[in-house]
Amino acid sequence: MSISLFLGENLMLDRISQMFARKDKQAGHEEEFDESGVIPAHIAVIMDGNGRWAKNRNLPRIAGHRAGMNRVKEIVRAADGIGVNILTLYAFSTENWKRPRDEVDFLMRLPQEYLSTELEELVERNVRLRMVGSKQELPGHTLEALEAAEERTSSNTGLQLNFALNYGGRKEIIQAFTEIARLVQNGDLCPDAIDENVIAQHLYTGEIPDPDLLIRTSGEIRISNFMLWQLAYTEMWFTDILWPDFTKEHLFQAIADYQGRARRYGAV
Ligand code: V07
Repeated sequence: MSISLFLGENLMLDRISQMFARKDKQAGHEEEFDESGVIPAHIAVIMDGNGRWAKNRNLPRIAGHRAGMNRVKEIVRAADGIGVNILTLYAFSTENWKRPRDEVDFLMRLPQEYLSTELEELVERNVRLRMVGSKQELPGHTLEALEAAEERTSSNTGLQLNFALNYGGRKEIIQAFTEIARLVQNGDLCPDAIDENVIAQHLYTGEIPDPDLLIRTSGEIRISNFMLWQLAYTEMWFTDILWPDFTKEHLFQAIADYQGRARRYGAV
């Protein structure tokens, strides 16, 4: 009862903020995306800059990660509110294990922390949550929370929310090679039958369509081993904004720019 009341308020706030966004556009305050135009069906985000955000404030790095997690909540609501089909968020790379032990331990508790406050709302919103990445090295407590959330939302048909966790693009490709080689060795697959589809199906992303738009925050202009195969045709949007400062207005700006590019291609 109180949960659905709370959700109702959030959904209402989404609608109200969209009304204001439209007002701003009419008043010419900011560029807004076209709600009747193409919304990128799959948006992927490299959420970079949490450490730098904390450093700028003389705070410990973990404070940046927590602020970053709160932004995840806002961006998930905003993406759902405007009808994005798939949102993939890069939360932890295979390289991130090299960070100090305390920081890694803190990061590995964030999924539980997030789910403890958000899972009910995700269920109410009909969101399907999935993890992409290697489950093998994850601590048991993290994996349990993730799998419970995957299971709980597995039949939901709304926004597909993917968290890339312990994800590395080359590791993903190696793992796909190994699986495919084993199929060939066992006589279950003919080498000539290996095409884009076969390879895509053996990646962590399986049947999930490729991203239409990649957003990377914090000023780095590279892919850093994220979705190497899947980003082949993806539009990229880079910003100097640090992830804990990234608001839904920045998301809308990225979508507006994406729509501008789509219109220009359409013109030629
Ligand atoms: C993490 C916060 C966002 C900025 C980037 C790094 C830190 C949300 C999650 C999460 C993951 C799985 C899930 C629910 C939430 C998360 C990690 C780090 C490891 F099912 N944010 N966030 N996981 N950061």
